[in-house]
Amino acid sequence: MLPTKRWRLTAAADQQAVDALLHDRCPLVVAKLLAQRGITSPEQASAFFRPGHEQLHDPFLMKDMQVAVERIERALGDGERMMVYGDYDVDGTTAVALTYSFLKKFTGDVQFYIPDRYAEGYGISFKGIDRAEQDGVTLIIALDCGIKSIDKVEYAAKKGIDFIICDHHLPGDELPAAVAVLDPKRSDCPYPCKELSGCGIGFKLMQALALRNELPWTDLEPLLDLVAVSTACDIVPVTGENRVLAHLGLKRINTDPRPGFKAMLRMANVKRALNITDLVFLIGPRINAAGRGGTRGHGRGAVAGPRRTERRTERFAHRQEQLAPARIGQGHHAAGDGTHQPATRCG
Ligand SMILES: [Mn+2]
Repeated sequence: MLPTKRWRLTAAADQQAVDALLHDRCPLVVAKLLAQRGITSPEQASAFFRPGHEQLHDPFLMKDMQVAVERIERALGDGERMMVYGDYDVDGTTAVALTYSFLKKFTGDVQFYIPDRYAEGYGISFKGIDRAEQDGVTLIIALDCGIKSIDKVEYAAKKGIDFIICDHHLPGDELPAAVAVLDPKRSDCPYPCKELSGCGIGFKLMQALALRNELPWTDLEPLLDLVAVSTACDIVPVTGENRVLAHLGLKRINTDPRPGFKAMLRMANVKRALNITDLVFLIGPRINAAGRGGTRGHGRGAVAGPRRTERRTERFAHRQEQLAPARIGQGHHAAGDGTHQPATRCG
């Protein structure tokens, strides 16, 4: 039996807000739609139609951001070896690609680790920490996972390895004893956007690092394609800061895609401009296929890397294509039957 649709009607727009918007020569229907979305002044309406990076929140509003940035700077200054550790799904993989590629600009002493979906499972693994120890790593930045890894963080501490956790999952009663725990869902975190993707948190950490070091916005802008893909695929609400990130990231993908995305789109024979749904059903499954196929290097191989690796990423994308078709087909089906429910999972 087909699932029954349940319509949830939004309350009628506030007349005062509609009048204020109409005053600014906004058409009635648009004024009503804006007011229903909580946009009640001409200034807010103007910002809504022109999303820009100046609308992003200050990353230092996030609890523990200061201490996280200081710890990374100490590692960079002292030549410590760092490991960027992420989950194997789209959100985790894009978070690793983003953080690893940005840190790589400043140090050669950084490596990444994505656990094997089948042998290690979700989240931080003892195996990953053992690997860090073998490689002389003293700081692990965990992305899209770790908020409940109390025992793993303790295990690492005994080996002299510090953790910075960047997660967007709901914390338990106790937080891990990491140097910094970045998670807007912490009850004591005042950060205004509670629904960032895991990759979005990684981006905020890199944005904070860039701000502290007075790096220009143009250094961060190329990372936004990854944030847009994670925001779309992790099914976080595309409102507020997420909407700005998604808008800027889509613009990036449609004008200057990184080699991995370019190769995937060529393989998929896509020649038009992408929208947010395309990120979910064209890009997402191709990155996920890497985690499921047990391919060493995982999706990161397809999303990171400088321009010269385009041929390599194309070969990688070709392999993914052989792994992915069935799932990509399922994705399209799910899109069509109306069961694609937002905010029901947080992978
Ligand atoms: Mn996630």
